[in-house]
Amino acid sequence: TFSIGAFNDHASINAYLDSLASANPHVTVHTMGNSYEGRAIKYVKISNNLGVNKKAIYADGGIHAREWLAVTTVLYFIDQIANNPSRDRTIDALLGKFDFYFAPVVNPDGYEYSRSHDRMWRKNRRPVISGCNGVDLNRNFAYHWNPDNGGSRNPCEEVHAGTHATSEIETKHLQNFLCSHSNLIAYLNVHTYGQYWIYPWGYTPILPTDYRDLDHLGRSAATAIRHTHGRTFTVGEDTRVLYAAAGGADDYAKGACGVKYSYTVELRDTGLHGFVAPTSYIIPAGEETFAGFKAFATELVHYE
Ligand code: 0X9
Ligand code: ZN
Repeated sequence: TFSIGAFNDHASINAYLDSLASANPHVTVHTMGNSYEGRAIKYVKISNNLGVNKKAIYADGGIHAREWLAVTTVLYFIDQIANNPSRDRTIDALLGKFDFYFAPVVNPDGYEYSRSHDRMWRKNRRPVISGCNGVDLNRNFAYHWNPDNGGSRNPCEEVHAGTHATSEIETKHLQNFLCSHSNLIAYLNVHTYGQYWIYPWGYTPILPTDYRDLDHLGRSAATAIRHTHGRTFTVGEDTRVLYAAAGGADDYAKGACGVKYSYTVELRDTGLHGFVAPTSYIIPAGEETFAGFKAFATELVHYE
């Protein structure tokens, strides 16, 4: 029942990743670990030589439950790179330079809950106190974690940062993944919405020392996106173009794991549909974001 042009359930997505790996010698499927409710958080590695580790690019989606377009967009990347349906030579060239890792749903319990019970659910689903479930995983990472900086200590709120850094099993798995793959040089933490391609830090307006490199590659992506379906993506530092929020995955990847090119990508739109993207967005959002991704990765060859 899986379709690249639909919002699929988590079980179908995992089955799709498995079927891709069995059909394609360049794809392997792995599990970061299980979510609180026991769902496997799977990722694929796509490489044209699984025997040697190249520099690698990783993207994930679905850290926020309701951001379904982030999930479909990461799946679109997987399909394009693994199957290359349009025989795009740029993809062949990139596979000669990089390994790719993709995890379409890093918060599967929240994702399923937003499909079945509450379309606007954001957090994971662990019962924190009686009557209030869930921690905002993108406030829970262990780099300058601070619930009073864009998060909340209140478990009933949507941006609850947890009682301490890495209180959540899903955060733990993602942190382990990010820091244990030493070949990672780029990370895209894909979200909706707002049309931003932004970089650390989320915890402070002080720019990273290498922000010019991050800004330059972000602009390459935004230009390619604009040339696809005309949408404008804003490039800049998290707190300056969006808002301050500590404990994010982007900050952790760069600050704790040394993944230089770490970004938060906020997909279309700018508020018309917001978090509730229509099905008609799935393919065009995949196309424009993948155009940005290819431009980014092509530039990255010269910048790493
Ligand atoms: O607030 C967030 O977690 C992200 N926006 S969203 O609307 N998708 O929830 C932005 C995160 C930016 N990165 C950091 N603040 N570290
Ligand atoms: Zn989000």
